[in-house]
Amino acid sequence: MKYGSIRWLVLTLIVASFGSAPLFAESLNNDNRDRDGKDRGWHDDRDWHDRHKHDRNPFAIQVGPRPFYLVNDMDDGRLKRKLASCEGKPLKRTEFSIGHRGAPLQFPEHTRESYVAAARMGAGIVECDVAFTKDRELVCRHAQNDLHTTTNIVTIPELNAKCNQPFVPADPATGTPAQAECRTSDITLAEFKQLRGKMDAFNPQATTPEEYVQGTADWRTDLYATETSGTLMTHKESIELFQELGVKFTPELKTPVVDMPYEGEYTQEDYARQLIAEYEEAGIDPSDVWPQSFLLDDVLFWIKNTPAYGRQAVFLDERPNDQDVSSLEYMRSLKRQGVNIIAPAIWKMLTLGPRGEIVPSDYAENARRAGLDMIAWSLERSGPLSTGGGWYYQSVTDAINNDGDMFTVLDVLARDVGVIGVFSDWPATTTYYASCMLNGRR
Ligand SMILES: [Ca+2]
Ligand SMILES: [Ca+2]
Repeated sequence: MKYGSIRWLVLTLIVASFGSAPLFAESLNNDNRDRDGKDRGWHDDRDWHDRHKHDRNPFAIQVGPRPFYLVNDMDDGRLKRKLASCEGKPLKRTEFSIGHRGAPLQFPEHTRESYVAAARMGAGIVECDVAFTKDRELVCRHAQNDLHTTTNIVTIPELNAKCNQPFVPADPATGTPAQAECRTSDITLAEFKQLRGKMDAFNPQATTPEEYVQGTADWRTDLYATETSGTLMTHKESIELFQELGVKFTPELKTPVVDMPYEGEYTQEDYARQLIAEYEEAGIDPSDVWPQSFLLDDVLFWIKNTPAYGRQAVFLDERPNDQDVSSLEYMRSLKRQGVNIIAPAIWKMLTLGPRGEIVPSDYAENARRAGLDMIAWSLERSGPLSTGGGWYYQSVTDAINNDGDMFTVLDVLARDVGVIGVFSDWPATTTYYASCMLNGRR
């Protein structure tokens, strides 16, 4: 063997032994083969996971320019000076930083590319929202019925034809908007895998399917929604990928839009159990999984039937802050039923203090006093904040007038409310804050 080839082989072996985790199918396949090219099979693959499962930093964490743009945009004060002083300090992966659907500020939600981006930005936990297909396989989608806005399904005639409501063009004469509704349960897993993820949007004025899939907000981008990107994932594939990336898991059981039991036999309980079974089958430590649902019954099902996973099940809450669902008594009743974590929308945990400053709401105080942990959703989902931040900031609108105010909100959530994690559409912002301000946090 020539010196050049030996050097190449040595370099290859060094990279294979110490290099970053394989992020792509090709490199994983190579990793699965001996030097003689023989496939080492599944249980060597498991060995790979065993060797790497405690390696929380398979590649360098990077946050890009955005956190610094936001710090620069902040109103003057101690928090701005402190955050500015952290430029150049080491960044670390933290469970405080949760990738909400991946990194959908720029990458199509719930795609491989979006999840990898979130992990690179230091998210310690990444989310797969879970829905089921016609053949009852679990896939990552934010809703059972959003394929028409999050994928290219309406542009594929044979799959569009299977939609609950295939594409209907807008009628400019009558002002009738375009229509479509495509569900994961309309198609099989094999058909689902033919789709490509795109930015969640649609054009109501569309007269063709190609026009319908447009409409992305101008502060997002279609740059990563191409014919070779937007790789859709099953729930099982997300578990495998997240292990490779060194991130933990927060699957959400999305409430079905079809009647349950589906086809008269697949119950909500079957669905909730199937989600947990996929972690059991993959040999995942339950303490690395935070299953979520907006349905308290799902959370109580996990607490009762899969207690190792129920212990850190997350009850999602988007209801108005009415007394009967925000009082101390209510929070204590959740705790008595075994709920340990509640995840309200950002605005529910905040209100304005006497000087117009952002402070914890009664809801947040009551949850904390009852001993519930809190997780917030979702940062970086509102676009520019110059006009008050919209829905996610509705309780503190008057204190929000520039993008830098996002760090003020995050600081109140982290230090005054005491949330244990924050979902973000661009985890870099949360990772940068946590690396700077929350030393010692996992
Ligand atoms: Ca979710
Ligand atoms: Ca401001």
